[in-house]
Amino acid sequence: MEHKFIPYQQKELTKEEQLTNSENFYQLLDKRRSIREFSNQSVDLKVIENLIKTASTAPSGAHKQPWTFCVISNPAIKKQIRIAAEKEEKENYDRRMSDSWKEDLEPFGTNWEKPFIEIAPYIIVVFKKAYDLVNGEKHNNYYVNESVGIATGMLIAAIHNAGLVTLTHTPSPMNFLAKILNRPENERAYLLLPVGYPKKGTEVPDIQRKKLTEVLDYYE
Ligand code: IYR
Repeated sequence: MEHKFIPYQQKELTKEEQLTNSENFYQLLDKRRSIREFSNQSVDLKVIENLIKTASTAPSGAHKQPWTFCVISNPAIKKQIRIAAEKEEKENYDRRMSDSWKEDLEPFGTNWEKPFIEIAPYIIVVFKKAYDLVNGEKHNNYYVNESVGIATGMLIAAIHNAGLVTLTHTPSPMNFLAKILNRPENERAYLLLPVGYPKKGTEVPDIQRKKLTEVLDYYE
């Protein structure tokens, strides 16, 4: 079998452009914060589609692109998801999470209540495809968690770049999402992200990012 290759084209930047672009992109993403209180202000669906197109440019194992992004704006479905998520989260906070875990979460003021699921104009539920189903036949996917994690990271960056906010919400266990959204048997819920605008006057925890020296080791 012959495999076709085409020339790779990317504009080469000057050293100065490289420095300013990398600095500007860092400054942009450094402003991103996880937001837990949303406004119900609407967002153009075209923007959401652009965000998902961006996420779907992510590299993936053997280019299998093992993801589906479910975009939910239907109030009845959002309500169903909120009720199911809160049921699991109540159990987590009341019984399943260790004391040290809850202590670690204290600075963020989280609890089992997830009103943002109904308030935000869009909920994106990211599904990973454990395998592909082609005419009922199972086909392998590779490095599914890595691939979907990278795509989700790019989605989060794209959301911020569009002037919107999100939260990486991890209801657990989250098999209820595949049921409510009627997903095929090869898909597993990966992450839930409300997308929209922050509630006016919302506050974020006063926390710092690790310094470069704490996250970088040189080998020269
Ligand atoms: N999934 C729960 C708990 C939670 C866990 C971590 I790790 C966080 O950084 C935040 C919350 C919830 O979403 O509330």
